[in-house]
Amino acid sequence: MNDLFGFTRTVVKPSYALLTPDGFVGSQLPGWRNCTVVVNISPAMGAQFVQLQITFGTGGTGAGQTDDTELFVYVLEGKCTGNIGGKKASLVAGSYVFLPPETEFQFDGAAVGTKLLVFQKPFEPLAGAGKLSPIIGQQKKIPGRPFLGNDKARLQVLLPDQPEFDLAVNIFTYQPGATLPFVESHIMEHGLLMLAGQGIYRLDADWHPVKAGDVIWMAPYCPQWFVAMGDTPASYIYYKDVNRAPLGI
Ligand code: UGY
Ligand code: MN
Repeated sequence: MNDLFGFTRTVVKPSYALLTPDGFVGSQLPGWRNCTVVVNISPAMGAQFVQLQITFGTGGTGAGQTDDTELFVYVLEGKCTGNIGGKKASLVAGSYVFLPPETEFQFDGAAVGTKLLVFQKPFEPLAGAGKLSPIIGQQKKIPGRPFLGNDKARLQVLLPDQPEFDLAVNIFTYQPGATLPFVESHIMEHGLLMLAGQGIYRLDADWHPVKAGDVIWMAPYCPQWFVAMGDTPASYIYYKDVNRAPLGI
């Protein structure tokens, strides 16, 4: 809730959206029992992927099948058990799982309030490549490497950087004052959740103060830049489509 009636930092435009938690509206989705789902980003706003936040209530469970999509699930808070294509995993804050197409899944045993961040994308197979396998990982085991030589802006790459993957999910951590080195404008789309700290995000020709909890969608070619501000590091997790030629060559 905002203190000031009729005010929000949320903006939704054709080339980007900034969505702040005061405007989030929960819904129920099939397969997710006793869970509240906020659909932050979806094709309804022009995106080509989906970004969800799912909060488990008492006895909450999630079960389904990825079909021809792929899912990336990151535990924001709490703990639960994941059953991913027959593999069991204990998941805690910072754990993540990648579910390739045609994978059955179940999340249960969740502490009340456990919160998942989910990215879902239609999978674009690579000709000649084998089937992708599920991945279970931990953010703390992934090294944070300096981004383009800047050790004050570090990037953790959570999925293998290999051509058979058509998505990337990374975590960027900036020391106060560190920036993206230039205003990027690229064909890849982003879905982003601020995990900690605050800063200023340039989106298209606008500059927005942002902080932990905010969600951002950036359409292809949306000019983008970030500077971390304040006394503590800022970090965000983000999705990106990668490794596929627009017209297939
Ligand atoms: O991977 C990226 O495109 C990243 N540098 N973009 C961003 O943080 N807005
Ligand atoms: Mn980018």
